[in-house]
Amino acid sequence: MNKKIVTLDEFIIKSQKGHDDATGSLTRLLRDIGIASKIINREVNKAGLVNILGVEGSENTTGDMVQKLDIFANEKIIECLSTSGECAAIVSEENENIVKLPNVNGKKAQYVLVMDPLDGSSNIDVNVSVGTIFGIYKRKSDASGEIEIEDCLQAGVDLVASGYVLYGTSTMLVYTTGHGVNGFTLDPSIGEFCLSHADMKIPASGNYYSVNQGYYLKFDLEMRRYIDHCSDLNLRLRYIGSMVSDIHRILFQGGIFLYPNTRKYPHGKLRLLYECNPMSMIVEQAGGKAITCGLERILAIPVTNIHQKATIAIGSPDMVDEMHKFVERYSAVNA
Ligand code: AHM
Ligand code: MG
Repeated sequence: MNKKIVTLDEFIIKSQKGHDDATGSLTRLLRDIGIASKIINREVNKAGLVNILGVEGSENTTGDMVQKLDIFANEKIIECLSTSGECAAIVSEENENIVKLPNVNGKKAQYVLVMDPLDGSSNIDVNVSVGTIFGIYKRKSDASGEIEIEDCLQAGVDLVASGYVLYGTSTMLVYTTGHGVNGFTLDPSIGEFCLSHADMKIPASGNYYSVNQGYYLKFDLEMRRYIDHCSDLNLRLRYIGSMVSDIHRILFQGGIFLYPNTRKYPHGKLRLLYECNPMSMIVEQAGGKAITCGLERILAIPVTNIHQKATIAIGSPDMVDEMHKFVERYSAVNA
């Protein structure tokens, strides 16, 4: 007998019943993100065609301006979230400043979305997987007033929901509202994200480590010693250059992803608010850990700038603990 299909919409609505303060706003916001993801997926899947038909900034055969895919993704998510009126503002990797959304029918928007619309941009033109990362905060300021910067500068522990979409061999949406992690796979034949991985849990340890080995000589001593240790254990190095893809693998098979500081990126390359925090909430909800290379818990770091960067070590709890011990041992040595 065929297993009953549970679509993302059904799951979100059913889960809402578990939230006594649920007014349906978060439900509508999550559904808007699901819609935007399907539209982005359609464009990502024909990106190669777009490049054949015209390069970014040129006019294509229908006279439309060809857009870079991350700009397209950014605009599409902003457009989709502007319709329901549930989101007051968006912080995006693609926008220097906070994007304030128009008021819809006098509705008092309760939420702020932080996002990287298309992460792994170096992979876009070479048909290697990319992803969308998003996090949702509840406004701190009065919903009838203007959005304030404090609404956007909230630590990861205050996230109401986080998720990512992976545009890979199949398109998956993985999200959490703080009550476990669930994965949905897009079924193109019905245009629905369907529950495929319920209550995801990260293995305590794994055989993979993920770091840009090209920067090895630029890492601090303690990170080089830990990476040497991973190599001594014959762990397999897998680095796709897309944080979503690299961490997705680790969520399923166990392992650790590292983006340490280098001379080029003294505070790390990845952005705290809309890359590290949402991915850390998901991994922690799945039983994993996420710390900086300075050993602070990612989700506890105060956010003082919307594009603030952080170093990160994220993945299986036993492996993050072991990396923690290496950093303590070797940074003491070179202190
Ligand atoms: P992006 O948001 O501009 O794509 O940059 C973030 C990406 C991450 O997805 C990935 O983990 C990292 O940059 C790869 O950086 P590098 O090429 O320095 O290893
Ligand atoms: Mg990014």
